[in-house]
Amino acid sequence: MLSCTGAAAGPAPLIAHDAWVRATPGVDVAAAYLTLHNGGTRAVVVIGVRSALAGHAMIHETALNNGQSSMRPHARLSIAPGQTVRLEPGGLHVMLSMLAHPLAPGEQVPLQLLLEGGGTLAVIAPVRPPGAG
Ligand SMILES: [Cu+2]
Repeated sequence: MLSCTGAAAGPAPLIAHDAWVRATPGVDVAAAYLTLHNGGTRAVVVIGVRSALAGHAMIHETALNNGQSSMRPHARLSIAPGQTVRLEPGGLHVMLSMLAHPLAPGEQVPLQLLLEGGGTLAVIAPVRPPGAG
């Protein structure tokens, strides 16, 4: 069972829930989604993402401009104490590119969030079918 670990000193008390990746058959890019909760007393800043299955990974933000959906890099994701941030379809997401192979439903994608100050958070994101959302 997941629980928040409170205000202990040491590693950033960031918790990830509900991670998943949308399958994108036949292409080498995919988007990963998850919910991040900061259970600590200090802000936590995610400064990057890595995945063993992707040559490149970064946080993107989807924005609507004049009715057109576009994505742009979101370099730093700051999460205030007690705050929950959702990376979900239509908003923030982890963009995985240069995938080692197309992702099939049921596969487990390892993600590593890089935190300001040198910490990391490992997350496993299962792949859901293309229509999931
Ligand atoms: Cu993107």
